[in-house]
Amino acid sequence: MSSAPTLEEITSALEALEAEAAAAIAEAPDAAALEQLRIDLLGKKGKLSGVLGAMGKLPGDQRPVVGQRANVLKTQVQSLLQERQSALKAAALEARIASETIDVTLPPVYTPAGHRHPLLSTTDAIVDIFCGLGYRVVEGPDIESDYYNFSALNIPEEHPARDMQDTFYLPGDRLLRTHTSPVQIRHLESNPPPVRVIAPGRVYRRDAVDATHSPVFHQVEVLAIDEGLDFSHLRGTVSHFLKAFFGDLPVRFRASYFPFTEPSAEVDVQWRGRWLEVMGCGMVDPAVLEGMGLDPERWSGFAAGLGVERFCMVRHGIDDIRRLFTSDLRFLEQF
Ligand code: 2NL
Repeated sequence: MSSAPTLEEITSALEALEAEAAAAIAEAPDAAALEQLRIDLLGKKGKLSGVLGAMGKLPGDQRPVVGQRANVLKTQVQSLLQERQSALKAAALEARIASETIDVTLPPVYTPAGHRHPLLSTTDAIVDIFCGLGYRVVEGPDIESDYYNFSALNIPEEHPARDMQDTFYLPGDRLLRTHTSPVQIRHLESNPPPVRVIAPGRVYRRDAVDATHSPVFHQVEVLAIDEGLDFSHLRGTVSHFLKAFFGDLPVRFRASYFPFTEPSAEVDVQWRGRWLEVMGCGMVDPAVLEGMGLDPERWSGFAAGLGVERFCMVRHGIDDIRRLFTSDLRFLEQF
């Protein structure tokens, strides 16, 4: 049986424990390891308790010496644990800051500012001129009925424009509008004359794609209905518009035919020595007015329609309509 430990033995055990604890704490990799160390060193079944177990066998006057020494050790170990925990926390924060660093002095990733498509800016330029004459912009659905797209415009059942070849028909009595006239018809239903409206928008026709045709294109139509309007108002309005858009070019009106106007005319401008057909127009056919419940003896009106692509191509010298629809930035960035 071994004899009870002496004061010197317990004291040196405490010293050894303190050195061992300091080394282990300094090595602890994280908070969980520190907590485990705290339990192993200072816990009820920990190493300090083990050493102090022997204290009971010391003479009474030596016990307070060991007790004091043990308290010093306990305080020392607790503050080492605390320091190590703070150091680990600080290191974790440092690492996180280092990994999440944003260098605000780096040059930004270049995002080029976009700009409007030339078809939209052309539409705007056209609309602006008519707004200056007191016209209001009206819009309507791309999907239309046979009535608004054809019948209300005096386009007869057998008219070739209604052919499957010319119109995209949808299930039911639905179709993709072939012009923006139905927008104006809808406007007339709820707005009594006098009326001055401009209807810009996308329209659809079953055309094969080539340098001058696209199955989706853009139109602007204008409509004025009032008392006493005649062909001179039409001519004056269209001439003013063309001058504002193209500059002071020669303009000519040629007799033509549309089911919805009578008389009707095509309008040409002389551009770089050649006559270019740019729009169609006419006095609103009395049958269209009557269909709207308007008395043709009292009301008269004129209308005109144009293709935005044509205006855009002439204005910018573009040779192929497909350039406007293929989204090639090398082309579009020129405008
Ligand atoms: C063209 C010709 C035109 C109209 C459109 C119209 C609208 C109503 C009543 C009467 Cl509500 N007419 N629109 C009139 C004449 C010509 O467009 O060449 N467009 C591209």
